[in-house]
Amino acid sequence: MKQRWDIFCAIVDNFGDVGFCWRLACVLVNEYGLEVRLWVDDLSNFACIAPDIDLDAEQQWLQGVKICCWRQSFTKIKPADVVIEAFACELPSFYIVAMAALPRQPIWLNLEYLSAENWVIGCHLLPSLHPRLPLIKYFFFPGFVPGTGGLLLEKHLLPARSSFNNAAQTAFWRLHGIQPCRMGELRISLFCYDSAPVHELLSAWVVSDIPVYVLVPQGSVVDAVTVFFGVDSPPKVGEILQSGKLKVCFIPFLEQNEYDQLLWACDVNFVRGEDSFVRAQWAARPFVWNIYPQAEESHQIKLNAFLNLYTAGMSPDMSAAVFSLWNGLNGGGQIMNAWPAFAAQLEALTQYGEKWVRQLWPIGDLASNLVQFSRKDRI
Ligand code: TRH
Repeated sequence: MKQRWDIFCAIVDNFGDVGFCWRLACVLVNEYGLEVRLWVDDLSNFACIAPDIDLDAEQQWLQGVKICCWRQSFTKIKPADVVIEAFACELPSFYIVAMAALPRQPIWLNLEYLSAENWVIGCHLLPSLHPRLPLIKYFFFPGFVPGTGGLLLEKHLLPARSSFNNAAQTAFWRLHGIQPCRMGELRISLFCYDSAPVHELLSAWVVSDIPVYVLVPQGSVVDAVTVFFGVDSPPKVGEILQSGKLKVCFIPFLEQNEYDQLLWACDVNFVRGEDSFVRAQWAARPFVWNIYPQAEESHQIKLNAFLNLYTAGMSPDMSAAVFSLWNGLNGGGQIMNAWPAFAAQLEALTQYGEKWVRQLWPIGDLASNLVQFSRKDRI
């Protein structure tokens, strides 16, 4: 019989929580033949990344995953063999009691947020005993180094990226009504938070040495770009605004696999949050991370932890350029000076991207690490 998994996802905001859980559910079904139910508390948000979602259905099947609407009044169901609460969301109390009542208690995992901080290795897979019930919850930490749970990586992703050649790129641009790349032009995808210093970034590109063609998906910084160009109403999809060396093209919010292709097709990717940040690393193109802003600037610690790890194998010039632009994008410095220094390192950064993928790869991907853990004897 197939092992059954339940993944619970409470959407805090935006698309990252559900974006990650959806990918994970698909990998578990497609690559491990598992039976997966994905519980999501906000289908409308989910529908942005998976447009085939039926917003009115309590339960529905999509790509082999059973998607269940997670309502406040949680109905009685039999818990699965492996239960994942994503990003410390709280399981329904009925469900926890039902897990304890089973003759064999499920493997219960709290799948945590991604961080490059050192303490993660010490906490990965730590057990926590339930105060009253005969249940153990394990903390599973994604990460970038051995001793962590790794990163989500579908088996087909890197081969698909390798075969995404010039002809495939051209077809991709055509499909989305986007002008193919011109010789000597720099193509950039821009997916950032509204708090990012978009004005400074665009100003730096207006006076760039080479033409810069920026693609802005809906749901990103459309308002800030509109203000920059001083146009009255937010531009429609397909519209292009231009100033100096800069052209900005507004594109739709793409389906997840098409977003991957966008990352592969661009020369530089500005990404944010957690999931697009990881996808940009697999894309192996120079990228800049707009970290999810947290209270009391605690995200700065996370940002620096990743920067230290990511730049460790870089030359001093390359590392300085990355630190300076990444800090600038996250509110800690001047973009105007940081951009030209970063642009000067693009070739080296493109090569480094492949090296970085080779460094991440041996850690094992997150889904296989999860599956292995679910099959192991535990305390
Ligand atoms: O959308 P995000 O900001 O999401 C999250 C959430 O805010 C979450 O609460 C927070 O904890 C986390 O950030 C750190 O950024 P993220 O994580 O990159 O998720 C975006 C998802 O949307 C990702 O799965 C890629 C996908 N996407 C598309 O499918 N098409 C697109 O066109 C774009 C721009 C993104």
